Amino acid sequence: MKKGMIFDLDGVIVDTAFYHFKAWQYLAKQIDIDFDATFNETLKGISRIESLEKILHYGNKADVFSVAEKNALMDSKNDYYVKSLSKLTEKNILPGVLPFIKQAKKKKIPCAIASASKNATMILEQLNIKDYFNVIVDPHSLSKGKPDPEIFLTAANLIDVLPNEAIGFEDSQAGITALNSANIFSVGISSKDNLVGADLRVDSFEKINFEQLLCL
Ligand code: B16
Ligand code: MG
Repeated sequence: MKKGMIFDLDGVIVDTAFYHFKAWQYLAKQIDIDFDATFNETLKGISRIESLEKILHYGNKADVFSVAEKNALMDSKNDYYVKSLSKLTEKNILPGVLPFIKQAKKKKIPCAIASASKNATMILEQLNIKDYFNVIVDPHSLSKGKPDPEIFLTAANLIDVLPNEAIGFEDSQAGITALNSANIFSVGISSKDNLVGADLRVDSFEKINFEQLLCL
């Protein structure tokens, strides 16, 4: 019987993956790099700096910018991203998520957020759902990002469950790999057949039977 739940944020709870994509595209255009949705898949779940490095590498500009210039590029992307979040409302919570986390709260199943995003707390507050989560792992406190299992092991520890007693929800390949390395049951949320190694894949929380999932 599973005893705890660990959620990624962007692309799992809320439809912000699209806003990240638009913000990175806006930034990349300023430095004459163009990329599409397929390349964007490789940015999901990884940190801001790793995303920038990947984009620069993709555009053959890996050695062009100084540390200070890279920081300015990341600030510019984040400003654009945060501005786009002002349009975010409860309507952007992905289908089935709200009833699902309400059930967890009712059944006293502890829930954690394990997001690479430094904007996670602000987003959860804006969506009025922060109180459903017992813990929000601070990405500043971690030494490695997804696909390293550190963030998920930290989350399991903070909600006081063993990894094999937890269920993790992810929309990114990096996140599924991290969950599997942590020995946490991995649920891939995706409408495409693209999350290699997910223990279960569904296109939305609407398709998950809460009671059955706890017994898997
Ligand atoms: P920020 P998740 C991740 O969130 C996003 O998937 C990824 O695209 C983003 O680069 C990362 O957060 C950092 O976000 O720039 O807001 O700190 O999917 O782990 O919830
Ligand atoms: Mg995600």
